[in-house]
Amino acid sequence: MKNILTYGTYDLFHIGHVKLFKRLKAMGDNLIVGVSTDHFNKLKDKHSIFSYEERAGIVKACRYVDLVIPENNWEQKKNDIEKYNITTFAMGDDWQGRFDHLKAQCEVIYLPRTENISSTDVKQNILSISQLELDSLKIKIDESIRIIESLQDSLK
Ligand code: C2G
Repeated sequence: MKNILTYGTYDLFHIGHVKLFKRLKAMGDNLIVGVSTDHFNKLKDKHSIFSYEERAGIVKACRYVDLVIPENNWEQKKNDIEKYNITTFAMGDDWQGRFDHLKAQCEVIYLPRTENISSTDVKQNILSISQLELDSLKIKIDESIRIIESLQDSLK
């Protein structure tokens, strides 16, 4: 049995995460995913929109994922590799080389990230849409004020 292991925050779950899991699942029999807890996110200086429970639940619902475990710290990877009899540890290539020390225990690979999508991009897009909506609302409010003022003038 080939067991594959990867870790991440997986906030605002998107196609980049799905494509990673799909590629990893195709490499073996079981895909085990460590989802960063809210506490560990703080250590990574990452601020998630969704809680650990929500992020883990979404990852668990992904058809390519067989088991979800909590990622509490940087150090647990070595134990997880032993505990789950991992054949291959994999990350996106934004982590290129960062986990080569695990090569003593299992295969370590880094896969190309899916381009033009990230949780940060999604957040930025939502923020910019909200800003556009706020701007258009402000224009409408200003227009309404002008109408009210002109009505008031006409009543004098
Ligand atoms: N990813 C990807 N393509 C994207 C975005 C992300 O392949 N467009 C991959 C990343 O390379 C990573 C995984 O999806 O392997 C999860 O990414 P994040 O949720 O951003 O997780 P990260 O903050 O990188 O945490 O101990 C490892 C850390 O927990 C990884």
